[in-house]
Amino acid sequence: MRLFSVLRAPAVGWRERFDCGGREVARWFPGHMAKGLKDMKNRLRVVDCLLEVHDARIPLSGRNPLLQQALGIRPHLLVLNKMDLADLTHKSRILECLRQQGLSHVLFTDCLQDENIDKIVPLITELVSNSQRYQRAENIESCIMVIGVPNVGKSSVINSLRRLHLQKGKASSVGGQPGITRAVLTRIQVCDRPLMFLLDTPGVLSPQIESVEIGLKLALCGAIRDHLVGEEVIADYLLYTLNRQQQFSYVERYRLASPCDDVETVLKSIALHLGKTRRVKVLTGTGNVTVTAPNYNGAAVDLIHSFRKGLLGKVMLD
Ligand SMILES: Nc1nc2c(ncn2[C@@H]2O[C@H](COP(=O)(O)OP(=O)(O)OP(=O)(O)O)[C@@H](O)[C@H]2O)c(=O)[nH]1
Ligand SMILES: [Mg+2]
Repeated sequence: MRLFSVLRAPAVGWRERFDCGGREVARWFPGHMAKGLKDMKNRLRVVDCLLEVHDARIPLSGRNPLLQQALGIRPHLLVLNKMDLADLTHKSRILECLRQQGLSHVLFTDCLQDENIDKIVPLITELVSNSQRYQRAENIESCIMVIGVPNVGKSSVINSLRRLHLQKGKASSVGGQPGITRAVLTRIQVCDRPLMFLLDTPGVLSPQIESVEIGLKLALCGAIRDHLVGEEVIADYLLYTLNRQQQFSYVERYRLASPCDDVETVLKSIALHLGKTRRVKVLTGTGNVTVTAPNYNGAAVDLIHSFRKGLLGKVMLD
C-alpha cells in the first residue's frame, strides 16, 4: 500500500522507485519464530482479547497475517505505537483504509510519553464484555495476549499500562533490537479495576513478507535485524524515503552541502563529518600502501539510528 504517493504530489527530481536489486525476502526470515507462534496458540485457551501492536509508521503494511489466522477468533484491538515518530497528517485516511480491512478498533499510542495508553483498558473491557468469552464467562479477570512483529513496542505497552494503572515499574524487558522478548511469558498484571492481565509474546514476522519493499520498511523500523538486510541497503531505502517526502533534516544534521539521492555520496560525507574512517591496505605497483577510507557502514548505522530516534523528522513509510 502506498498511502504517501497516493496522497501527496510526487517530489520532482528524486527516485520514483526503489531498486530492490534482486534481493530476496526469504533470506531475512528467522526460522525460530514458528516456535513463538506455536506457544501462543497453546496459550490461547486462557485469552479473552488480542492486543496487536504495530508501528505507526507502517500502519498498512508488515503485519503478520498468520497471527490473525491462528489467534483471530478473539476480539482484537490494533495499537499503532511510536506515533511520536510517525507523520500522521493523513490519520483519518489511514483509519479509513484499516476500517475497509475490517479493523475498526484502532488506537495510536506513544509509550515514551504514555500518550493514549489510558484508552487501552476501557476499550478492551468493552470489547471483552461484548464478546462470548468462550468458557471463561465465570472469571472476573480478563487476560489479554499482546501480539505483533518484533520491536514495535509490545513490552513497552505492557510497562506503560502498569506505570499508569498500578504505578509500578517495568515487568517486561524492552530494547532497541528485535527479539528482546524470547518466549511467551507469564501473566503480567496491568490493572486492578478491572482486574486485567497481559501476556507478553515474542515478535513474530510473517514467513512470507509480501515484497522486498515491505521487508525494507520493516527493517527500517527495526523489526528485522540490520545485518540480515545490510545497513547500507537500509540506509539507502531511508534516503530514498526522506527525499521523496522532502524531509531534508538529514542535510543539516550531518552538515551536507545539499540534499542528495545517491547513497554512496551521502554516506561518504556523513563518514567524513563524523570522523568515521578506517585504515585500509591498497595494493599498488610499488607495494602495499595504507590509506584512510570513509567507513560507509559506520555512517549508515549512524543515519539509521538517528532516524529511529526521531532525529530526522517524522515520516510515513506507507
Ligand atoms: N519513539 C518511541 N519508541 C518506542 C515507543 N515504544 C517503544 N519504543 C522503543 O522501541 C524499542 C522496542 O520496544 P520493545 O517494547 O522492546 O518492543 P517489543 O515489540 O516488545 O520487541 P520484541 O520483544 O523484540 O519483539 C525500545 O527501544 C523502546 O524504547 C514509542 O512509543 N515511541
Ligand atoms: Mg518484547
